[in-house]
Amino acid sequence: MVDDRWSRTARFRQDRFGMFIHWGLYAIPARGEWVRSHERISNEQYQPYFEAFNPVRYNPKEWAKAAKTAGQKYAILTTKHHDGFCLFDSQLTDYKATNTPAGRDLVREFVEAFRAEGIGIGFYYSLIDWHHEDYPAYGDRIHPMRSNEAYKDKDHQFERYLEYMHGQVRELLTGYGKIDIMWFDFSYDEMTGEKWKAAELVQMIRSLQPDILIDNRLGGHIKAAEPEIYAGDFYSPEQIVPPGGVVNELGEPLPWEACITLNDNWGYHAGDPHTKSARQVVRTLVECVSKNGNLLLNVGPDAKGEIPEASLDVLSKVGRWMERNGDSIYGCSAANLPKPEWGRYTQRGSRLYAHVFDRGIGPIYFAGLKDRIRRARLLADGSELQVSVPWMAEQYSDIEGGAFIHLPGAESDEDIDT
Ligand code: JFZ
Repeated sequence: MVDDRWSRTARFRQDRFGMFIHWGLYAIPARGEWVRSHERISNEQYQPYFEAFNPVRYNPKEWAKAAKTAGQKYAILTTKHHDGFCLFDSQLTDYKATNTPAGRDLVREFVEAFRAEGIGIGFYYSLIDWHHEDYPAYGDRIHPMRSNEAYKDKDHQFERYLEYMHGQVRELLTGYGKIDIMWFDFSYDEMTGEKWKAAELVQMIRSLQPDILIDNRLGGHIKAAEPEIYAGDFYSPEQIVPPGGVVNELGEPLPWEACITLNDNWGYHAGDPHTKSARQVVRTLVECVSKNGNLLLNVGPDAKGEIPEASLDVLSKVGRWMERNGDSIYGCSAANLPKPEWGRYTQRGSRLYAHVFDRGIGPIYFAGLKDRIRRARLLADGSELQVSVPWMAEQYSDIEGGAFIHLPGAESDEDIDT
């Protein structure tokens, strides 16, 4: 089982960098994708957004170009978020883009545009559904993670929701060609694992799309020595990079992907000024790879269908860095070395990449690598760098066995525009 997962994720573990896209009706109120729950908005009060949804500037070819330019190798779109609204033309509901002024299957256009750029396709699908009448949180406007009486009373109809949910997953995995990732979100309390009929669901998914990857949010114990069949192919830490990477109970590395917002929200938020810088994104990507993980970086397009300018700007700057330095990211993993004082290592085969985040004016010290460095080069321009063992090294017990590499001028990631 574990071996299956390892080989299934081979491509995923090479790609390292993906685009997460949170988009739906909530782009109109523009206060994030949880707005319905946070502000206790009823179905009726939310309905005007359905009637108004008209993303006249939706052009997923532009999105795909932005992802491609940034060096992102796969993209995951919210086909349905917790509000239950479907961007695809589901036959199982009327609550879909086709019935809004948008008037068409927005998922299909996404798939076609990203596939044309050679970018892998992932579907985010919310297990939670605030709109479906058979979902326990229906109508009471209560945050579904809080216990409440209505929840208990409605539980007996949950079977119908499961049929709906399984049916929609079948639609998504039969109607759009080969799909690379199925990203479920999310389990909580007793709403986990078999409550979703997860084993049956995963069997169906694998019979439809044998090579697909599934995240770990259906429940189960991905870190167990013998994980459930639905426990997932990769771990999905959210808004953090796990400090020591992720290993299972046997100490074996698990595939993982940190999903992180570019500002402080997933869905479009008009009042969010906190867009992170290109340098922060690059450093975070490097950190993920240095710990055997991927970075799934989120964008939240607006109600017209455009990725915010500030996000596009960061993506293109990250792309400029990736163009020159992508070799230190794609196909790379953790180096079996302690974290250096000045930054991080990534590694591919016998090639070690030194990401210098922090330096003074002197050369960079490589502890323990005196006899292992054959030559050094600057990745960005290919120029050779001088390697030297310190003079009278034996006098400094703490630098024995190490070597210095001399960098020209102020070369470091400080040259990334922010
Ligand atoms: C979920 C969603 O609620 C959110 O809107 C967004 O889509 C995000 C990517 O995923 O949020 C979660 C899910 C799980 C945890 C935290 C937030 N968790 O397990 O800590």
